Amino acid sequence: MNVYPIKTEANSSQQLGQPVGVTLDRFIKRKEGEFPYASGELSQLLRDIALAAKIVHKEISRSGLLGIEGAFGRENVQGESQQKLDVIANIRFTRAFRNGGEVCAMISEEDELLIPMNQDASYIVAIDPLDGSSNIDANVSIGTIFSIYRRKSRRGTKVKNEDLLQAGSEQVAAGYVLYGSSTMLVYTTGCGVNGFTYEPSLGEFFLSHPDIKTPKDGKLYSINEGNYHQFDRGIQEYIKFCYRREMSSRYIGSLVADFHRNLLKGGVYLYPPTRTNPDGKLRLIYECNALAFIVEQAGGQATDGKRRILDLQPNCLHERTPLFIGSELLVNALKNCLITDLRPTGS
Ligand code: P6P
Repeated sequence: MNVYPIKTEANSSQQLGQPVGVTLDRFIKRKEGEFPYASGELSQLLRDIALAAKIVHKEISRSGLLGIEGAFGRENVQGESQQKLDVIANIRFTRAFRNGGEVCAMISEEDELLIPMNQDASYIVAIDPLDGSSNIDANVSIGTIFSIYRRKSRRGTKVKNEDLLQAGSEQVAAGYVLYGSSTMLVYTTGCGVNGFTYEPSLGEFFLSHPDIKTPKDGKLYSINEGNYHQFDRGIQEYIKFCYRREMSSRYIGSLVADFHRNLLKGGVYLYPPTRTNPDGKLRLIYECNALAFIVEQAGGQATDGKRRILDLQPNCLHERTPLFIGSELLVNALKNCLITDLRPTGS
């Protein structure tokens, strides 16, 4: 038996908190064997995303000093006023994918049409370069959301609809970057969810949240209650259910921030159909599918109220869908409210 306790890495790290995790680069390399197509192309694409995220981080964190806040003066395909940082982030990710060479086509919230890239490449990327950007001027957390699909058509040929309009269940990877009190990259390749925190002084993302699992239940619900009178009765009943459970309303109008908080703490995010957005406001291909993949990998659920988000077959690039996403028991309770609402009165 040691007379003197020996200082080990374990006890020193316990004293100093978490040891510095592996870098994203090393993690990707280690996990490469888990990819069904471990040819290094998907690894390189993930690195390209991380590179663009580092650049966007730098510009967002100084946006007030660079005069790049506020509106760009143009509307995007959604009819929403583009912010300057929307345009800048779109340029950064577009350049990263074009220069990286792993993407045959890019679908972006900021571009009505498809952006063709390297015809010999295997991957399609669908991206919301900067979601929640109307919050930038108020210094509220915002995010990038991305989905990665493998093309169905033969490499070297023009990209086809079958490559672009794939159900979310076909994703090979998905994730988001949260530009918040710290910048985090959270992603999955179908083998669990891992979170990386950016250390600007080193220019590296470090593993900080390994194997994220979302609580089965939770006390948080996120919905714009200002639209209460536009909601179907089932949604109104669900909100009353949240009141009865004395849940806490947490909604900051930035999907990635609301989603990430609920993922870690347990909760549910709802964007139901409204008069303004009868099909829901959020976009299926480059917002909902990515978060649905992540939440399911973390043990949660994502539905449009009737169907699993990942089963939805898109019919166009900018298709919208209602989104109800989060802890398993909270989403189940919502589905029960919606089923009750759909039953003919008097049943
Ligand atoms: P509303 C931001 O515009 C966004 O797409 C999501 O990030 C956010 O959750 C939602 O819309 C907010 O929409 O209608 O409540 O302002």
